[in-house]
Amino acid sequence: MSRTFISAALLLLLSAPLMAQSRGEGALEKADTNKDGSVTREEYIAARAERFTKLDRNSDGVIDSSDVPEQLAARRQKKGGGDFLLEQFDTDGDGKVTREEFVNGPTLLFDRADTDKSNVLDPQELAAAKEAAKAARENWRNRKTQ
Ligand SMILES: [Ca+2]
Ligand SMILES: [Ca+2]
Ligand SMILES: [Ca+2]
Repeated sequence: MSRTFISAALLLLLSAPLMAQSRGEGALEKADTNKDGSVTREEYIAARAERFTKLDRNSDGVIDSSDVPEQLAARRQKKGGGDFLLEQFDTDGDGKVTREEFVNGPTLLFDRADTDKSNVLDPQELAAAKEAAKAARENWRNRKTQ
């Protein structure tokens, strides 16, 4: 294995969680169910429960490898990226994420976006989170082409 290959693989590995996070930023805005332009922690957690239902593709009440489309799993493996979902939410480490683990899991996105720690993302904070996600995506793209 060449040195260049190893560092490229390492870069992909490091950027995988970032990618997952930037995809998640859109979820912040979607969580604004009463459309008042702000997202409360309650709205965010409620949106999560809905997301769980979508992620649990075979509806057996847990998210595990059988819910990940084969194509995506293969692509992830090729990139050497870990499973972001399991890393964040599988608190008992059994390789499955239950609804409870998912809904009560760490709210990294929300916490990072809530810069004044008011438990509400106001329009400014949402805009800032969007900007940060855009910058992260561009960063990732630039790294890829280097
Ligand atoms: Ca499932
Ligand atoms: Ca678990
Ligand atoms: Ca806030």
